[in-house]
Amino acid sequence: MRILVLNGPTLNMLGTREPEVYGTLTLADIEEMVRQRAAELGEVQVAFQQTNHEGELVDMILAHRDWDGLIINPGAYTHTSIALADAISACPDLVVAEVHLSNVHQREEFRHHSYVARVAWGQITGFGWRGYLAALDMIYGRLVEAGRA
Ligand code: DHK
Repeated sequence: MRILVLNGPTLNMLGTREPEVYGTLTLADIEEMVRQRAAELGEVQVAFQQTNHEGELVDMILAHRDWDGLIINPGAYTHTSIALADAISACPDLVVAEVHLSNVHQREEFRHHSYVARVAWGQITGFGWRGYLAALDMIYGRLVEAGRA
């Protein structure tokens, strides 16, 4: 079972970026916890990518078209990118979980809408770094259920 964890713009700054909103853990810390959880689950291969560029996010999604799962925090592109939504739609076999560290619904109005949510299986928002682990568990459970483990 292969799952890509994809993080978008400015998530490389986690740890120092508005810690009261996004928490104090770095992306490397989150990656470590996800890897540990994947090892506990067994038979789960996880890969991590981060980019600040919209087109690179599209390329990375399409390059993993034949993988099983995608955990994506598209950062600000969540609220603007039809291109990301189209890329996800082009990958019908990817089980997609959208993750946000902060609770976007408690924040500015422009963060309430997600183009990605229309095409993702589900959205996890507001649980900080725990959202990534929850997303992994959700995708894993669904893939096991579908006999794709
Ligand atoms: C991360 C961002 O960079 C913001 O642009 C989103 C999301 C929220 C988060 O909470 O992880 O609006």
